[in-house]
Amino acid sequence: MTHKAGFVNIIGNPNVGKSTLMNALVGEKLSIITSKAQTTRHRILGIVNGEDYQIVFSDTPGIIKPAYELQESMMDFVKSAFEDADVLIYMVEVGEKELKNEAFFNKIINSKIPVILLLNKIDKSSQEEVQEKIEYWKKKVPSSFVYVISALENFNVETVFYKIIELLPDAPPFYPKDQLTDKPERFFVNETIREKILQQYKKEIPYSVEVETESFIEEEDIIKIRSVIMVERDTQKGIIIGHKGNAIKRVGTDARKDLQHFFDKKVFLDLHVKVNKNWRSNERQLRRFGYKD
Ligand code: GDP
Ligand code: K
Ligand code: MG
Repeated sequence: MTHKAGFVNIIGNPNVGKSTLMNALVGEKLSIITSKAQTTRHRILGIVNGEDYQIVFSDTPGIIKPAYELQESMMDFVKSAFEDADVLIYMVEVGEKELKNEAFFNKIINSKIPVILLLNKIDKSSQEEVQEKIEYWKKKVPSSFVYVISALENFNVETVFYKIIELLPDAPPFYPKDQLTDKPERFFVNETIREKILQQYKKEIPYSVEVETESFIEEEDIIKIRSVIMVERDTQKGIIIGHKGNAIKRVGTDARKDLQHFFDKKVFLDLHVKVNKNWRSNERQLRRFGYKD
């Protein structure tokens, strides 16, 4: 029996639904999802194993013009995802008026890597619009495969899944067949907390935050976690904590619920807030948080 395996990298502009798609393909919530751009900061692997295949998906941050060092590292993750792919998934919103990032897009389309173009969020568009868009994109990308999907409602995702398997090269598995991701448990704790912060706070606050889990102790019937929310300035610390600590309490409650679901175990979550001045522009801090080698 031949075995197929390869790297499938999902790229596209912020907020088109890349993380939602990866979670749908993997069947686990590995990537956090919010309506805000720059929710995903890292490259995250999601591995799907079958008897005769292994697909290694990677979700990436959206393509942006970097304004500070953290964002530069985020774009390095995107570039590396482009380099090692066996199959590329380029995602746009079906309702998108026209192509953004034309130069980058052309580079992808003209590479030797097979590209699957996904027009996402079909649930938001009329049939006429969808038909029109398919024509538009098929002209732009004659050699690739174009599908209209809804990552959110799981429409056509399975079709894409089987197309991917078809395109994979013959290869032995790259990871153990029971492995789901490349990230440790603490990473998912940090990300879950960050998702709640993105949902709950306005403006610049979520972008100034990094989360670090200092301890993760798994006992027989409970996981005890201690995490620190890091902000760049004192004023931000006050906002995160909120009046009588109510704001941070809500972050903790919401994150704990999700983590209990994710780990399928009772979770005790102890949250703290610290100021870490200008961490987003500090090389050493970016290395510490895994944005640089
Ligand atoms: P990313 O930035 O490309 O990773 O996008 P996300 O996966 O974080 O999704 C951004 C927003 O679009 C979230 O609010 C999602 O719920 C929403 N979204 C993703 N896929 C769909 C879809 O198929 N239909 C609709 N209506 N919304 C979607
Ligand atoms: K997003
Ligand atoms: Mg994302």
